[in-house]
Amino acid sequence: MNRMTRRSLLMAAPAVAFAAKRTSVGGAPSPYGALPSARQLAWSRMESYSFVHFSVNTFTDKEWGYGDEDPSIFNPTAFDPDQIVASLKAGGMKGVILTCKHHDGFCLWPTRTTEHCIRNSRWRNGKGDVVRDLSRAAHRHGLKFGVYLSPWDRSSPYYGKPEYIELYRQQLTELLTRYGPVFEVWFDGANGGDGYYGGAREKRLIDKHTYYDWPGTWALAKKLQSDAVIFSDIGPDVRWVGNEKGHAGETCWQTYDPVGENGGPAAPGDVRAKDSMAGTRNGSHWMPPECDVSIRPGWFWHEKENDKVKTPRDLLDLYYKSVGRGASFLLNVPPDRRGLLCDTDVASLKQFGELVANTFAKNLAAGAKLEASNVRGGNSAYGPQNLMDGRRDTYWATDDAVKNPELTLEFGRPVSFNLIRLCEDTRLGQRIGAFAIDVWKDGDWSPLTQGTSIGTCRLIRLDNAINSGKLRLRITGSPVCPALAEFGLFVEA
Ligand code: FUL
Repeated sequence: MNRMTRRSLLMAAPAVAFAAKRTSVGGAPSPYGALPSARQLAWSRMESYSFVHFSVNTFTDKEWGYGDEDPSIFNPTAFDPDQIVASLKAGGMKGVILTCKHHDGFCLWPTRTTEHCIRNSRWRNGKGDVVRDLSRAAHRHGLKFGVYLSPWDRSSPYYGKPEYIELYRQQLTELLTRYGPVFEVWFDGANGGDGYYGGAREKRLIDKHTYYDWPGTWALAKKLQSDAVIFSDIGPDVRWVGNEKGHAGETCWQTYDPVGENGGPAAPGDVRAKDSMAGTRNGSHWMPPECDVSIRPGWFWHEKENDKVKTPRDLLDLYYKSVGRGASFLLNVPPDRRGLLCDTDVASLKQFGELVANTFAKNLAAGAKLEASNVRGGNSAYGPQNLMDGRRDTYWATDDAVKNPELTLEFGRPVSFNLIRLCEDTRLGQRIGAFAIDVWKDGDWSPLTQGTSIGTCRLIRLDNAINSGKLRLRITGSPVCPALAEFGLFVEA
């Protein structure tokens, strides 16, 4: 097989729309740069969703099973998908992605492709199906369902051979055709190494650029679930953020042109991860980041980590560093050997959900008197009142020639806040490159904060609460007229 270039890998991605170089007078601004697809837009509105890592590892106390585990050991004593999903929902999670198969190769559904699956477990005499039960519970509770299917399979005798790709695609086909709508397909970059491999017990390394024929697998996923976003180190829809701590970069662009670790072509498992946190300003692919992190030190449940669960405030901090930087927050919460989420995890989720809901319940900027230095065509359809309507698809825009406008907000009385939210209407691309906010103090403007990327959402947490009756927002860097959808002031609960 020819070595695939980064270009050929990425060209297989969905078409990217580029801004037409034209000036529109009076009408909506022309879109700028790479643009999101409808499924990427829908995904970005979810903000927070969960990972559920559950497998033989839950029973062996491991993070990466070798692949020689006896399927019979998978036997949760009180599996309750409703408890899992309801707890995630209380944490504000809008979806759940299940490790249908982790690196150990054990399939949580009765697959036709291998005997290394739930059919040969003791659980429900081999008649159970965790994928079915969790996907149904998710849909019952109004959460979306997503699948993780590890490309690396340390159990399969075929791993490393061409036959495995066929088997992997059959597994993917089963998952994407049997369990209803899927919102995200998660392709892990961790690939190849020691394993059981049907008894061979050896090291198998694969060429990350060619072995999987990723464009072919992505096309299959798209064919079977056209609304699902595809995640990997290099997208094509959603990119890995480059770390497993739950942080996007302080500057974080929605667009990205990934390169490999050594500066060559990129592939899943070969990406210069430090670049993934920031993305690429004016990059040619709309590929926003997802921040995956576990509520515990490990991805799977381990008894010894029961007292190491992140607190609601820890989770809130991660929310600011992911959602608040234009990424999504993928929080892993692993079930224990009963097949339930533990009380500590459940309590932390619930309080985190309440903190977020209470913090953003009221936009203190609503009701302010707004004065914009320019409104597009003098048309109120593009006026600054759109910033306060809670909608991401109405926006304040200026004339094409006005790239650095200002907006003054007057409250008529002092308002106290310690959190600022800005959102662009990303349907028109990522336009704004820099902004500043000033506060009126002792008869003059005083700089309060400044930043770079906005995109889907930018949250600015202030060290101290500000008490002021007048604020000013300045767009200080934008190659085109801005299209800002939301401006909010909040008090952290
Ligand atoms: C990694 C895997 O190796 C971990 O076990 C975990 O599944 C994490 C989400 O992705 O690459």
